[in-house]
Amino acid sequence: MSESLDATTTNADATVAQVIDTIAETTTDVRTAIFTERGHSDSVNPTGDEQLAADIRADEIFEQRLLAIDGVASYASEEREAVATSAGRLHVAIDPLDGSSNLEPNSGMGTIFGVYTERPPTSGRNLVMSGFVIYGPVTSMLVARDGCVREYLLEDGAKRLVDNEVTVPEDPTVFGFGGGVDSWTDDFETVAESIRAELKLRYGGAMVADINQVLTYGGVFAYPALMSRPEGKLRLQFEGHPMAYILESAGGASSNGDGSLLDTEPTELHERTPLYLGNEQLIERIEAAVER
Ligand code: P6P
Repeated sequence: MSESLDATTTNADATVAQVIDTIAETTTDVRTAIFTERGHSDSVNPTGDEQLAADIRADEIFEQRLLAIDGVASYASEEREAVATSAGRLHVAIDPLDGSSNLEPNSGMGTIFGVYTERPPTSGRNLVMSGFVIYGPVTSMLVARDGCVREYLLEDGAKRLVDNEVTVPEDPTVFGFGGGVDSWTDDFETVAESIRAELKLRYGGAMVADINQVLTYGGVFAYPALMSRPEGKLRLQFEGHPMAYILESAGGASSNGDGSLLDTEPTELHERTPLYLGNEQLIERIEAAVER
């Protein structure tokens, strides 16, 4: 490898490591925001979700901390229209507080993040790292990098490695399907019914927690194309790509109904997508059943 290319790779690795550590350290401030910023703001995000004060605070903190990293060139967020830029080479896309509607019932929520080599909107194939944090009974963090998924427990922002190779269990146990039976297409309803008869329901309204169930017990999470909304609900750049990168790195599969979510390139930053994630054999069954 040439000297300059070697230096570029080393710099990129250092930047990715800094992004991971910065997000881990920032989780203590996000937990504080969850505890103190519990009100409703009078604004909505670019995809029309009502923003809680905690959504806005988490977004502000992450932007400030991540753009301060030398190698980070831009910050894109589910909570804001425009991409914030800086000097650097790598691009961060983040859902600062996924599942914030769970704040009121005190259920799980999290942060989803991805680092891309190109400025979003961009293909999932330009991801070099992705991960998520769960603000649950404990704060945990999963990171996918170089084909491996690692799990950490976070205490006062410090990471403690608890699993050096997270893989989706071969025998599926759980399923979680969003969207509501009334608005499912007939094709999805048929395959959903067959899977429901085999597995246990685990659906909590925040995909970070539901995906972690799939990574822990094996199974499938889906937010399908709906009759009322053929493009689905979840955001490709901020939820689909990073979660697909994690599942595929853990030996699972992802799909938008046609093929891997990582092969899709959004034309709009806040584009939505149907989303299916989990054990390969279940994703294949769903793909065979739903027409695109
Ligand atoms: P619904 C949270 O708002 C989110 O983006 C995902 O984390 C979650 O899986 C989904 O939406 C929940 O949607 O329609 O069940 O409230």
